[in-house]
Amino acid sequence: MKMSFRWYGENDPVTLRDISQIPAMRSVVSAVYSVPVGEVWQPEEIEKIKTACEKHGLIFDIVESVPVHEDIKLGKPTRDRYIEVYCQNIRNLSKAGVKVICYNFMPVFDWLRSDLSHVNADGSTSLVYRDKTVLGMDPRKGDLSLPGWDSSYTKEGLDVLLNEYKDIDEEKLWENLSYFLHGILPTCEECDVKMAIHPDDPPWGIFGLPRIITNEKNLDRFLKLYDSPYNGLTFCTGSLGVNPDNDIPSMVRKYSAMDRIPFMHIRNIKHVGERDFDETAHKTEYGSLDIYAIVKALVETNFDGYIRPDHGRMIWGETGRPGYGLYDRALGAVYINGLWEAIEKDRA
Ligand code: DNO
Repeated sequence: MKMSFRWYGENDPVTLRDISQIPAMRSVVSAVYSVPVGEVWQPEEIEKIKTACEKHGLIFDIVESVPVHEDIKLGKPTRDRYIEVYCQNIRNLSKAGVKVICYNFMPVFDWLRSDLSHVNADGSTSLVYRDKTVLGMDPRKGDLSLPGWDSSYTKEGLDVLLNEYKDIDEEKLWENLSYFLHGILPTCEECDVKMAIHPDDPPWGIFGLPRIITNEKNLDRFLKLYDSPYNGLTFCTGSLGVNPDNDIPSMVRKYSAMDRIPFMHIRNIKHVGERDFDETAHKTEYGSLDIYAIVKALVETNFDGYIRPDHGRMIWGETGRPGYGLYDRALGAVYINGLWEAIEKDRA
């Protein structure tokens, strides 16, 4: 496996030097953040990230994310133009050595939480989700915005977009996803770049918008839409794990054995009520997911893709991007590496 760490570029309070000092860190997960969705990432911009990483002994070979333009998700006639741009981005990234691209197919909004700094008993803070709070939110009123979201929408733009989704139900979204995959995957195969779709977070519809990358049945359906190792998953344990019906270690074992997981996001969450959860420290005992069983499933299926420790809490007084501080994610990486070594040696 290849251990990796997400970096938000030059404006990230976490520096490449910090990342390079985490034991056994190999790859940097990043993106060109200055270009609007649906435009080409220029080779010079990609090269800048690559060179900056190399200066610190790190490799930039995995991208999160190349966002998918809403016209593609909506199936509008303009989608072909945006798919062509997407293919150009794949070609440009491949020339710089990128091997995996993470993306998602969630309409309008990316990940959602009701509180970004919930104070825990030990004084650390976590991202949490309370369904009742979310049901009371109205994105049209502009009363919510999250770090992962595209903040370029005006209130009017958002209204128009949400109205366009009125005609898009789950089946229509599946059709549009399939069209997208068939448009880009031949280029991925040619360029040797694997696509890794991120599950919907949380894995249920929000604000009346459909979400489909949510459970085992749907992941099976997704992988069959285009049956190739280049059409894979970003298996995010925390996103899928908040639905207790998803048996995470068994799903990891299955899809890893099928060679359909180019990228793992590993984090723990604790179910605190129906559709309510807290993000916790990575170690198994703090959450509802068995991280040991997840890593064991990876080792035993000879997983050789990328892993990144996903969201951490804010600890030791750190401030910064919610979920993306240095300290707790670094502890997560070290914990995962420890499990990996123990399980691998036990097996030998
Ligand atoms: C949240 C992240 C997501 C992810 C996108 C992939 O912390 O895991 O924002 O990057 O969904 O496109």
